[in-house]
Amino acid sequence: MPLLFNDGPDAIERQNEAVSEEQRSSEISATPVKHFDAVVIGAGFSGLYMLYRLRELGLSTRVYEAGAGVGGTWYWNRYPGARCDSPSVHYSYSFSPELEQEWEWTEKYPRQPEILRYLNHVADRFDLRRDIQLNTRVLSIIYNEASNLWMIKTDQGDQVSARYCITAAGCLSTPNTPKFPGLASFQGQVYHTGQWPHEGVDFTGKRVGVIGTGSTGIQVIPQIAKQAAHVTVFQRTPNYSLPARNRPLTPEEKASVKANYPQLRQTDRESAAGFTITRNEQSALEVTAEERQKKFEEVWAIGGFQVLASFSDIGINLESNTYMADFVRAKIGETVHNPEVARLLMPHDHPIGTKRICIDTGYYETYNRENVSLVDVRTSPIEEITPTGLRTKDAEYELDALVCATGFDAMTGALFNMEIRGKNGQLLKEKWADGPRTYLGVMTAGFPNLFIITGPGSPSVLSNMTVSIEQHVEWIGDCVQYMREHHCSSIEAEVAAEDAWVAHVNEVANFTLFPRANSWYLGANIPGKPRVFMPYVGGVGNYRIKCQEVADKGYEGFCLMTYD
Ligand code: N01
Repeated sequence: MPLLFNDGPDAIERQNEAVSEEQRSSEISATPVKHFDAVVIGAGFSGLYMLYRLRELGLSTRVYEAGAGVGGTWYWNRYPGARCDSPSVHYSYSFSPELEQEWEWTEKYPRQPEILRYLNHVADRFDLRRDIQLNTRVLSIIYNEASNLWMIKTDQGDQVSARYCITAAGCLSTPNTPKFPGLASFQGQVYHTGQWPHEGVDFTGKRVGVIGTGSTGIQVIPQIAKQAAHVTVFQRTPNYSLPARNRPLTPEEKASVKANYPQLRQTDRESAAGFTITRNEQSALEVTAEERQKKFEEVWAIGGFQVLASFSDIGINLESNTYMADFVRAKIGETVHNPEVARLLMPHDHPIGTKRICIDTGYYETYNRENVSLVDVRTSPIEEITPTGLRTKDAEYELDALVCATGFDAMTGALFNMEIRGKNGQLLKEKWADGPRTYLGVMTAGFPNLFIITGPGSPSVLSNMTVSIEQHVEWIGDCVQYMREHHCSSIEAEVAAEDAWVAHVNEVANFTLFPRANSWYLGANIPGKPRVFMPYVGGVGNYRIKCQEVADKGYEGFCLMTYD
């Protein structure tokens, strides 16, 4: 069967054409093979912008998306209360000044439907849909050394080749449902928050069990409690949660943001976390107890991530951190009327901020409702799900529905779900068996021309994702452009550069209190996953400078192959 090429006669394609038709056909089977300059996996924030950028460069691109619509995280996570806890005006694209001016965010923290509308608007406005194939899950991405092409197969029977493969598959996109004994026997409905039914769920009159009290649990529990007859929360580890203090944006605020977008975005890019937080540069130890309390009250009144910026050393000094943790525990005690329930909700096993901090609306208050009860499954573990409910070591609970807010196989889950093979047939999952290894979080040695957006080793989930996504997409786009201008057919991370980067990522993480918590940042939520701190703690601004320096030095630490 003839190969189909839809590429322009650019430098890269001249090199492609040097690969014989027979060579490629023999690699993939007798099915017609379509070739693209680039294949992108995922059509969320990352995939949509990557497509836009590659099109700007004139590359033929195909995006594969497992969902029936675009939106990624915001397509799947439709549970009641789903909301972003980064402010809307920061959690949005900055690449198009026109888009920034057109779009009206309604609230400080955007709800899931609003973000999904925004992403659909982006897909339409930039005419992206014609290169996106929905309802299609990529099964394998296999590098062919002879042709220097990636061979991609999907569950819809597509078999395509591409010079560049870019994973935009999400850091928190592989739901984790623990293997509770008896789960299949449950006669009621079971939901995972990350795969919520599109038609919604009516819990009216139902006895609902919720397992999990992470960011998702604390968002969904207050909403379900408003509807259900009774909600039983099964909590293994209490989390620190801070008040969101969400509210509609005023017309004046919207106008001011629109007038100042360029400065606002620049500050985000140069910041530590990807959005503007005013950090107090004082240590919590250099002020009096009264001054500390006053400061904590001040930031508590503002709410959101600002609370963690009350002092400069909350994330690195255990004594300062404990002051903040004590303050939040006291707030829980003041809010929750039942002292025993309040005690159970107070975290003690990790420093504040070392597990992903939660941002809530009325979470602790929800435990003052008559129809909500809390079960500590740390002291009385879940033993099994029965046909009529859930049984712990000490008691049985009758339930009509069970909601698993049990999180995700973070950062590597979506990659390992695909068969990704690089040089010498090496499986990515095997290369990363002891933990992910990347250079700058964007490439891994032995996998040429495979880019990972917001991969392990980049600020990613420790930052405002949209800022980190744009930085990666732009860096990748610039890299592809550089390769064309310099007649390069492949780029690959060097092992020495990768080793040095992994060591640096660990060193920076160990300087903080992060490794003290059993968090998903460390893979601790997935049985058997190696305990390695995955995101880069060094800060968005510093990381951007480092990436730019690498590019300015002709992609230092990468091996580039030319074909002239
Ligand atoms: O998942 P999680 P999530 N038995 O892993 C519990 C982002 N996000 O979906 O801590 C009993 O944090 C588990 O208990 P433990 C954000 O980055 C953002 O809530 O392992 N319980 C924990 O309580 C966030 O961090 C927004 O002891 C079990 C919970 O399930 C990330 O997504 C909103 C259990 C899982 O918490 C993931 O959050 C929502 C078991 N066998 C999410 N297994 C925004 O607003 C797990 N648990 C942007």
